[in-house]
Amino acid sequence: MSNQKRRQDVRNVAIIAHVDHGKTTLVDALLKQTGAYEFKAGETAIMDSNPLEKERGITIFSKIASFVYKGIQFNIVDTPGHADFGSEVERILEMVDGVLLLVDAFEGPMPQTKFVLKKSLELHLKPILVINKIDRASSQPHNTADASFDLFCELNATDEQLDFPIVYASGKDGWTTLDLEEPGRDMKPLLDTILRRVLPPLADPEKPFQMLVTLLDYDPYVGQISIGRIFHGEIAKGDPVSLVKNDGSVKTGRVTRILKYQGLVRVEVDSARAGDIVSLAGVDDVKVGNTLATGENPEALPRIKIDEPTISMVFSHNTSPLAGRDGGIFLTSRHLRERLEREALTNVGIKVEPAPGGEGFKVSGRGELHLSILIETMRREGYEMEVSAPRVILMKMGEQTLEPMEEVIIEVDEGYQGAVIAAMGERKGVMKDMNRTFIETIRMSFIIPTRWLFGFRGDLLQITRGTGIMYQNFYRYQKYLGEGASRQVGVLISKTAGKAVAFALDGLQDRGEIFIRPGDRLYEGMIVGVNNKGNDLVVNATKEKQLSNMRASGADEAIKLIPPRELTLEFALEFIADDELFEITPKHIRLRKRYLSENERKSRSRRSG
Ligand SMILES: Nc1nc2c(ncn2[C@@H]2O[C@H](COP(=O)(O)OP(=O)(O)OP(=O)(O)O)[C@@H](O)[C@H]2O)c(=O)[nH]1
Ligand SMILES: [Mg+2]
Repeated sequence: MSNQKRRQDVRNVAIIAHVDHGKTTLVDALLKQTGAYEFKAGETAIMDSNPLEKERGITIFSKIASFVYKGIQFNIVDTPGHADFGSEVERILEMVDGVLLLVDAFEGPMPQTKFVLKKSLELHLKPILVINKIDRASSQPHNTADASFDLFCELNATDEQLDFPIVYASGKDGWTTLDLEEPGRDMKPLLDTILRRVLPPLADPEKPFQMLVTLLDYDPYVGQISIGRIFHGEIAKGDPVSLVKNDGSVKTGRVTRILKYQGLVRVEVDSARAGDIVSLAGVDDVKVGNTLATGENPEALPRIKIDEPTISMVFSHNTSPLAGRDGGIFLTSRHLRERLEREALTNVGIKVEPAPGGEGFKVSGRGELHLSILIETMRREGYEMEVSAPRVILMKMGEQTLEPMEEVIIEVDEGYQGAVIAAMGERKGVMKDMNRTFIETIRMSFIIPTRWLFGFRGDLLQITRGTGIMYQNFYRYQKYLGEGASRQVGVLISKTAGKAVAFALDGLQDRGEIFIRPGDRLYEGMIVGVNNKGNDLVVNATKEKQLSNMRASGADEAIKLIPPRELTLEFALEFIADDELFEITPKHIRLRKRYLSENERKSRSRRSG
């Protein structure tokens, strides 16, 4: 490293952790105390700016903010903790020189802690351990520190990496301390630790400009925006630049705009140089992992890995008899295609292809959450569509078929483990280990085919009376284990179009859970509820009571209906079978049979069976 130059005025750091361990809240504290952002009263998780992030209280997209401390610019990347976005976190790590590994002092290290730590160690980063939420009365900072140390060892950290500093924090209350005996006052102990531990970026101004594209953005006025870290050289507005694609081909363009982060906003600058994290406009057709470079022989930086999708669903335009009645604006197949193609430009893990043998598009992604966020986003933009049940993406290796496997961690209160182990066994889950956590819960891990895990979350909640928690993470592809589980229950299918009637629902609710309310519009082939008996049943949910007897007329008001299940996207995805679809409009989610008429369903099943 002797003749390589480092610039001292910048630090690039990512915050990584398991979901909910407090990354975004910690960024709030940093932005507040360095004055980079002025918080309004009650404003929290300021980086979770997307409406879906706000609603769900989780980070979905990595985001960059910057602040100045002791005259040094800190670029800080907040990353999502959910496993579906793990491969994005992995790419982010290429952009930074240091990481803050947050661990919740109440929960201890969790599956995603291990995943992100493993990736950091592989990239030779030297993490800073931040034991967070120590304001909580029952937090266990010492146990958490020990368990984290064990995790570093298990992941073969080098001696240098094992020598990590520990900062104790309450991101929520905005203080950190290096010593548990000493009360923390502010974020300075953490900031000073970053300055000590995280190397300033390498910046050799003699080399030609090279930037690795790590994130993409799109702006209708300037086109594609490439976000990444400049590894070498300098760039100025108006400079010619080459895009080096993964196949080695080169396309040229000109930089029309350079933006740097300042607090939460991006501001235009005239030039930028090695060590900066910037957004560049002016070159289109960019993919994540491409290099932007200048000079006679523009060269690609080492390629970054992009994980292949593991599950897919078919999105088609809404063909239900109620299509277009809920205020949807984009209803056609062409609308869908354009929107999906645009998504694939920025959303790295998403792949869009025409669906085999039919209408619609096969959309592939890294997990159910990854795809459901896309569906929900499109719905809010005014798209209507129908979506098929998720399927795993199989791979061929020679003669052998491989399928994706998942590592699942399930944590339950003592007493439920037997039922969980039995349920996982039925689904071909193999237990890897089981232990008692320091908060006296039982934590088990299993390897299980992704296919068999669809729908399990609901079962787990039932088994554990709503208390069990589960985390899953793609494990690897391995030998296909034969046909998957099919749903245990059947469905109640509407025989006719019309409005649902309380009297009819009263007659149906003994059969299983109902999905609709009196007054809801129905169509033939729509699924109105569950039939616990296991077979599908065509029913009439629009049938009125015969009012032959005057005295019975008051009885309708006495009908006591069990409140129906509110259909959510998550439930729909997990519930529907292969011959079913769900329809999603700006206002409703409806489940339906793929073939709406009973005759067609019968003749199709005869032909295929
Ligand atoms: N008691 C306590 N709660 C905290 C602290 N930091 C965060 N929380 C709470 O923990 C929850 C999750 O916080 P976030 O900052 O959104 O966590 P995150 O790691 O960004 O979550 P993802 O981005 O979804 O992975 C919120 O309810 C916070 O209020 C802390 O220091 N103390
Ligand atoms: Mg977050």
